[in-house]
Amino acid sequence: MPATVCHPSTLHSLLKTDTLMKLYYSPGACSLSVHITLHEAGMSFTPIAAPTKTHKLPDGTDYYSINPLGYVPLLELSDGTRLTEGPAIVQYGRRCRGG
Ligand SMILES: N[C@@H](CCC(=O)N[C@@H](CS)C(=O)NCC(=O)O)C(=O)O
Repeated sequence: MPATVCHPSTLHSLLKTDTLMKLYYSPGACSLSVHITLHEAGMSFTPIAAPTKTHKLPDGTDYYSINPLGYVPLLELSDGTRLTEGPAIVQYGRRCRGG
């Protein structure tokens, strides 16, 4: 299997300084496993609450404008790439960790 490229940063800078990466999550939802995995991988990201009941972000943004399906989790990389499937995000975190 080809190695995962932790685009766009080098592995080191991604793990330590990619605070532009955003994790959209909802408390008590299945985004929790992703949240834990990214923390365990030592990845730096900004968590943004996207409650599944309201689909409104803290700044009032309609979450459907971020993810038309309205689902969490969603991981946005610093280059704007959006990963929208929990298992894919978990795998991304593990690969970036080297696991
Ligand atoms: N295929 C997605 C599904 C994620 C999903 O079902 N998320 C639920 C919470 S556990 C959700 O965001 N529901 C909000 C809604 O249905 O509007 C994945 O596996 O990550």
